[in-house]
Amino acid sequence: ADNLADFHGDNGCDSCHQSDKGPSNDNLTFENGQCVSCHGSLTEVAEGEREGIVSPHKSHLIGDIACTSCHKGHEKSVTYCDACHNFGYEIPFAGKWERKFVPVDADKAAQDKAIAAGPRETTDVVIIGSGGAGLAAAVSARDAGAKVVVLEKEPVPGGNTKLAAGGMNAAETKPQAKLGIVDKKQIMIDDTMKGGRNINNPELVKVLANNSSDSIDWLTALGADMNDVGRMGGASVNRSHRPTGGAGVGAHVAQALWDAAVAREADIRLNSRVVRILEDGAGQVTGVLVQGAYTGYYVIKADAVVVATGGFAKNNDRVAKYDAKLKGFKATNHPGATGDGLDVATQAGADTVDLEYVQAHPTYSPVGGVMVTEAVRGNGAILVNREGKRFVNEITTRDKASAAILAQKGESAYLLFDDSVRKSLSKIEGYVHLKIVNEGKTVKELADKLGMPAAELEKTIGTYNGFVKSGKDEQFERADMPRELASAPYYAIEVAPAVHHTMGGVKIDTKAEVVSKEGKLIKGMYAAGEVTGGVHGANRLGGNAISDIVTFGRIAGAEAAKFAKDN
Ligand code: FAD
Ligand code: MEZ
Repeated sequence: ADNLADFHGDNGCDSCHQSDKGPSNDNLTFENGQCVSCHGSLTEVAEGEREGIVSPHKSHLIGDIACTSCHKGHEKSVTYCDACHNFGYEIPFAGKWERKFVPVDADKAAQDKAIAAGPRETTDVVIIGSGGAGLAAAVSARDAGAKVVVLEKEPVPGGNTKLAAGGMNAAETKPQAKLGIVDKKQIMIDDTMKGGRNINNPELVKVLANNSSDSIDWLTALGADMNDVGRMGGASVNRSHRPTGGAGVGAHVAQALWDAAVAREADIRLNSRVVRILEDGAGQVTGVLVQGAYTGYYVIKADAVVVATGGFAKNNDRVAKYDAKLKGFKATNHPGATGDGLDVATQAGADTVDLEYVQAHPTYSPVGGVMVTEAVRGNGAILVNREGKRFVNEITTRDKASAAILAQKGESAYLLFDDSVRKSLSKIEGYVHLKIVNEGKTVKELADKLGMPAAELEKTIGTYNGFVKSGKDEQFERADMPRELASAPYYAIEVAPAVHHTMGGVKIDTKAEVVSKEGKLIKGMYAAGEVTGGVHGANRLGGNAISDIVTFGRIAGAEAAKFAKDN
């Protein structure tokens, strides 16, 4: 046997499939149930694994991950984790992870035939994408009484949202008040505009900031814990909310939204790529054409469509078209961040803004294939170069921090922190687990490990600790220095910039309605999250994307449901 189907072949096709008509649906619900009935649930499989390995069955992915996300029946199996990391897992009948971008209109003849065949089903609202924006829209549309179908092209839900780490920005919140943090929505507006080099759409920024504390309350009511508050680059106040203890915000928020959408019986379909948004020729959407990975092309008729397909940072050809400097760069994103949602929206008439602005995140670990959250710097880490010297205000905006790192020898730097920073942020344990953290009992031991001049590094840390004491960074004017780096052991992670966020996208108004190239609203088409442009201007501030997707996702879902009811 050279694949799982052949291997199980002696038991007959019905050991995996419900009938001889082929796969049960695009989620492979029946087939995955069969895997579980023999091999146990994901949790049971994880329990049987060796201690000390990074378990592929116990991950940051949300929902109940389908076995078939990695273990394929009739083709080579793949390790989905290899899209970002490289753990070298040995799985039965494995092939190599690879992904080629296939344009949405690749198979036009078959697509036209499916459209000519007419709709297979009807719903009120179709949501494209199961990241935070899509799931928030699903929850709010269901709460407004709409029948909802969520379509996700990947085998796992959650998009980039499940990877988000450092926090969600919000001003004038209850967690801030509890911690005695004084903030104003207007300061969040000012910070966001300044960070975005003032080209943001100010009306969208007002919606972002003015609804941000409501969005924290809304998530809290759905069961999320947003009680830890730290600082991200470009913010003048601590306003980045995350779970108590400093766990990653994205997996937590995505799980809360997923649970809420499932509890509200939203119909969520994985392996289901939307390749066309259908419209009536008079400026109103009529539904979508779906490419089911197992069931083929089919049409869903819908009154309203919410485009929540995320950005395109993982599509380096598209990134390089807008910013040639980023050609060949790694990306921090999940594999589905290719931008085909942009293609379906623009083919249906949507206008775009600010596509040329693509952001690199300064601290990506090339060894681990993982972004190291800005919260590590926010909680006190510094950046040093190979000479053991600081070279930038660590909590400046990302564009400036990334440029400064690329100007250092080796085009990378070390993120350096002590045990008190480690203890302040549980997310760091994940990096230790991934074995990307160098450790020294003393600064000298760490410097020796890194091949860095120890005396210089000791001097750098001593000088920095002096700035923390005096409250003034005389070298780089870092405004917030929450703690001295004085508790052994000391740690360092090698970091370099990687493509992280695409600021531009579909043009929307304050109700998340999509604007056409002619400047009119496209009736029934809404968009939210990273697929849109205008909120973040030329440069997004850390923590503002989760705020964006929850707020505009909620608005898009509610508005789409209202439109469906009225039409
Ligand atoms: P996504 O969450 O990416 O979801 C879009 C979904 O749509 C994906 O699942 C995708 O597969 C699907 N899709 C795409 N095209 C189609 C199609 N044609 N048909 C069907 N489905 C489709 N921001 C913060 O504010 N704070 C943070 O701490 C933070 N940390 C981050 C850490 C990392 C590593 C990364 C990568 C990003 C981080 N961000 C953070 C940014 C933030 O996570 C994203 O901008 C945000 O989650 C995007 O949400 P979204 O719902 O718009 O898109
Ligand atoms: O907003 C982000 O992208 C963010 C805060 C990322 C991170 O460093 O955690």
